[in-house]
Amino acid sequence: MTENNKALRGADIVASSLERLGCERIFTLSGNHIMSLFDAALETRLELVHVRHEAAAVHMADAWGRLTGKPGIAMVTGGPGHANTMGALVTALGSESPLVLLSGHAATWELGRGGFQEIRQADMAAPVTKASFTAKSAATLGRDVGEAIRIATTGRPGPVHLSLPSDLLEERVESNAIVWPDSPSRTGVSALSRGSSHAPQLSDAVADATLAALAAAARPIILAPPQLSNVSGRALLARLQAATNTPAVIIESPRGIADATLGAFSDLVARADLIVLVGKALDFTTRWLSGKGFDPNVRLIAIDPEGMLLERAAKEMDGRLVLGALADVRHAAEALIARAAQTRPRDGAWLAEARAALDSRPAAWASITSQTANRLHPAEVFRILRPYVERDPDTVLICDGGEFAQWGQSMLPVRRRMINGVGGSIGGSLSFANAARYAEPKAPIFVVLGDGTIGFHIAEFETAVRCNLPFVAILGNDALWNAESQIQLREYGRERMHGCALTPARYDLVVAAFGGHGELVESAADLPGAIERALASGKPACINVMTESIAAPVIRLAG
Ligand SMILES: Cc1ncc(C[n+]2csc(CCOP(=O)(O)OP(=O)(O)O)c2C)c(N)n1
Repeated sequence: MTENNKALRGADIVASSLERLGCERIFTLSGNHIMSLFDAALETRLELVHVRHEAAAVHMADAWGRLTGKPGIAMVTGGPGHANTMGALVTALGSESPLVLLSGHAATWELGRGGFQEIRQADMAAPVTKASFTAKSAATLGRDVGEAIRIATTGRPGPVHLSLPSDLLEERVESNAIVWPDSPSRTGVSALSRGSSHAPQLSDAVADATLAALAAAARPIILAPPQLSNVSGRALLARLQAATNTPAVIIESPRGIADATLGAFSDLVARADLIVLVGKALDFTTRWLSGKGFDPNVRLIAIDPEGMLLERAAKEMDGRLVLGALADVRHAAEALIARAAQTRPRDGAWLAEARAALDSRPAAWASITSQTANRLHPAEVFRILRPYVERDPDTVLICDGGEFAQWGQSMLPVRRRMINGVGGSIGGSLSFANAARYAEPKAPIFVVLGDGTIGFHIAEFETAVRCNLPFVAILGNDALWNAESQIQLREYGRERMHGCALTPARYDLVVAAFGGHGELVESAADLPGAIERALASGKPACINVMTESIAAPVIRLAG
C-alpha cells in the first residue's frame, strides 16, 4: 500500500463515520455538492434513499427518529437544496425528533467570492435547528458528524444541521491525522446552538418534593412532551401515571390541550390545581395556563432539560411556579416512578374522572351519516377504517392536514402514531409513511390526509413505488382547504368565504400513474372493499374518498 492509499477522502471519512455510529440509511436528494458522498457510500453498507424534494428527505429522517429513537440522517445539496429543507426542520424541531441534516456547501475557497450556490447555510438553519454549523477542515469531519449526532440525541432531542464544503469532501487526509467521532478529543466544534445536550439526573429530593405536591393536590395533571410520543415513551408515561395515580398526558399537537385526540381534556385542565410539566414546554399549546379556561390559582412544577424553559415558566407563572428543576426527561420520569414506590399513592378517583374525560366522544358519532349525495361524512370514514387500524397492535397511523385528519386522530386509537406536531406544518405524511415502512417492515401503515395536503409531496408516491414501500393513504377530498375555510366562516362570516377552493382532482389516478394502487370512493358502502383491495395490492395506495366539508370536532363534557 502506498502512502497515498492510506489517505482517505473527506467524503469517505463522513460515510465511514456514519457507519461507525450505527447509521444504516441516508434519506437524500442528489446535487453537485454531495456527489462525492454518493460515491463514498459505495465503500460502506449505507443505503441511499433518493426522494423527490429535499423537505421529503428531512421528513423521512424525522419519522425515522420519532419511531426508532435513533437519529435519522438526511443529506441534500447546497444552496437551494438546503433552503428547501427549512419547513421540514421546523416540523422536526417541534416534534423533538433526533435527526442530522448534512448539507453540501460551496467550497471554502469560493466563499465571499460569489461561489456556486453560496449562501450562509448555518445562519439560515440556526433558528430551526437545535444546532447548526459548518465543517472547518477535512481531518475533523468525522468528529463533526459525531458531534452532530450526539447533540441531536441528547437532552431535548432535535434536528442538527452540518454543512460540508465540497472541497473538504474531496480533500485527502492521511489516516493518522483523521479525528474520528470516537476520538478522545472531540472539542473544538462551535455550533450555533440552542437547548442543552447535557441534562442532569433528577435528584431524590426534587422527586420527593414533586410527589408530595402531587399527593397534596386535589386535581393534579402531568403534561409530557412530544419526545415521549413513541411506543417506549408512552409506556414510560403509563407507568408514571399508574405510580402516581395522576393523569399523565402527552401534548404533541398544535391544537394543544384542545386536540380532539384528548377528548374533553381542556375541561379537565380548567379544573386542575397543580400542573407538573415533565419536559413539556410552557407555550401556546398549554395556553400558558392562564386566562379564561384555567383556575387563576393553578400552581406549576416544571422539570426540563433546558434552563431557558424553566426561566420562561417562572416568568409566565408569576410566583405560581412552586418548583423548577433541570433534568433529563426520561430519567426524571423513571426517578419519579422509583420514588413513588416509597410513598402512599393518592386515591384513584381523580384519575378515573380524568380518564373518562380523555376517552369521552359524543354518542352521536356512532351514527352520523352524510347529508350530501356522493360524499361521506368524516365520522363515517373513520368508523369504517377503525377495525382495520385495530387489527394489528403494531399498526402505524399518520395524520396530516386540517379538519378531516382531526376526525381521524380522535376516532382511531393506536399506540404508534405520527401527526404534524406542534410545529403546525402540513404536508409531511407521505414521507413519514415511507420512512415508517423502513422502520416497520410488516404492520399496516395508514395515512389520513386532506386534498390540500396531498399536493405538497404527492411525488413521494413515486419514491414509495420505486423503493417498494407499501402503505394505504385515506384521502379526504372535499375540494377545499377546509381548515382555512372554517377560519373564514368563524371569523369573517359565510359571505366572506373565498379563495380556498380546490378542484375535486383524481389523486387516485395520479397515484396509479406512478405505479401505485388508486381508488375513488363516493359512498360508505364502497369503502371497506376499497380498503381491502388497497391492503391486498401490496402497493403504495391512495383511496380518494369524496367527503363533506366538516369542521374539526370539538369535544366538551356535558353540562
Ligand atoms: C406548511 C403549512 N402551510 C399552510 C398551513 C395552513 N393550513 C393548515 S390546515 C390547512 C388546510 C388543509 O387542507 P386539506 O389538506 O384539504 O385538509 P382539510 O382541512 O380540508 O381537511 C392549511 C392551508 C400549515 N399549517 N402548514
